[in-house]
Amino acid sequence: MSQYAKPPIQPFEISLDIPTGALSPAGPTLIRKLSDLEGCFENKEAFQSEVAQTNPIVYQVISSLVPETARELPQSITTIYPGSCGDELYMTKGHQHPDPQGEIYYGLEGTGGIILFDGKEKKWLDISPGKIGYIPPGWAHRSINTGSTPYKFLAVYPGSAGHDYGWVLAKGMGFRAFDSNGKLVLKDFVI
Ligand code: M6P
Ligand code: ZN
Repeated sequence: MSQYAKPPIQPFEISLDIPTGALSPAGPTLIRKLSDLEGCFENKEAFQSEVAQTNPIVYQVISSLVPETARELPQSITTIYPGSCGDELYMTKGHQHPDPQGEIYYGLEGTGGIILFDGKEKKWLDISPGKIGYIPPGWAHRSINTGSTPYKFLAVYPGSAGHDYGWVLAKGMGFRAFDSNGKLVLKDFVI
């Protein structure tokens, strides 16, 4: 598997193939199966049963060569596959930045959204191709595929922001996103 480049990094071009989400040159690829999202879905029985049966891939993240280190600006392409577990739409694990810094997402393909939660307030941003979602410092964020095709977006974030997954497991995410006969339904997240 490719690794991040070591600073100092020279200016360079990156090619993005939107249909596959591939970057060239590319850094590491992360694949998250349903079993990697332990504690994320509300319906624990549906989760355990689907993990035991097919344990599907829920999303993948292809990173560029730019490393997650201070002063660098890493980028990644996330593809969330269409689907749901107990009617709760496929999503990323969701995280808070331990070093509170902002991030931008840019929609490339498919339809989705971002749930944002700062511990008190909650927001939903619709993302589709050509749309930019801004994640301000201090807002935990989780992406959702709301459609029937893969949802892809570009993320650009400060290299020292970090990923705190425990914050979301402890404090929740504000909303949960469900499929109801092809329609998105947001419900309050109950801890
Ligand atoms: C985006 C960025 C990445 C993140 C990825 C998956 O690409 O925000 O930093 O890792 O989404 O999200 P998560 O880390 O919550 O699984
Ligand atoms: Zn982030």
